[in-house]
Amino acid sequence: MTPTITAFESSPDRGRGLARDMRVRWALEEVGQPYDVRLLSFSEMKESAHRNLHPFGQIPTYEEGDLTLFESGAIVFHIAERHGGLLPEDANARARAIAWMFAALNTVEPPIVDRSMAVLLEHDKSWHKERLTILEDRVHVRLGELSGRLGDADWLDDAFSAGDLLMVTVLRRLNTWGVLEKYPNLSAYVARGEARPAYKRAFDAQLAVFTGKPPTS
Ligand code: GTB
Repeated sequence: MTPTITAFESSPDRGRGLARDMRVRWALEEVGQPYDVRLLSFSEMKESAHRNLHPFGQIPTYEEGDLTLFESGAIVFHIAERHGGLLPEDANARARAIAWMFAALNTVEPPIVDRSMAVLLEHDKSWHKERLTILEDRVHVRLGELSGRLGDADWLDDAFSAGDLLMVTVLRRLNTWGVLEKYPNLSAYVARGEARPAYKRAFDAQLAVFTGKPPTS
């Protein structure tokens, strides 16, 4: 059965692949699962038809037969569990890959989102500069730790996994800040993720929504 996901009809990122449907598209492309996309306006996201699928009125959602899911991490995990290629077969390696999925969403993404929100929503506050310094320091702490752990490895735990997929999408949110350049191994790690054919297909598909032109690949 072909799953259907939801995405922004008009993404505020202007097709840069920063919204969270990107990670779901990428996971589906990695495992070779075709999918349909239902595009939603901001007002449609808040209507009861969509809230029945997503309690917080957000994207992405995932529908497959009688299963409906929300939360991008849960969706990627479901895809990784149902198909080969995103989680290792070995039980311990699988558990570690899942730990990296949680680390991406629970430990690395929150300070990055806090900093983005401050830039977007608090720039006119008298205390903005001081708060931004605090938030940026927190991001640097996490990036330093992650960079130290990754070292010169290609991926976080041996082979590419759903943990890497989520971590790369989380780190990409830093692109507009330019801070990743200070962590060459993390920049290279993100570039490695972006070079994967499945990533490119997913990126082109979400970009096509913004440009109105079909994907080139
Ligand atoms: N924890 C949830 C998940 O992982 O699925 C969070 C889902 C979420 O935040 N969805 C956002 C949304 O629906 C879109 S991705 N927002 C509308 C709302 O809450 O009303 C977040 C996002 C949006 C835009 C950019 N951007 O423009 O760069 C980046 C990320």
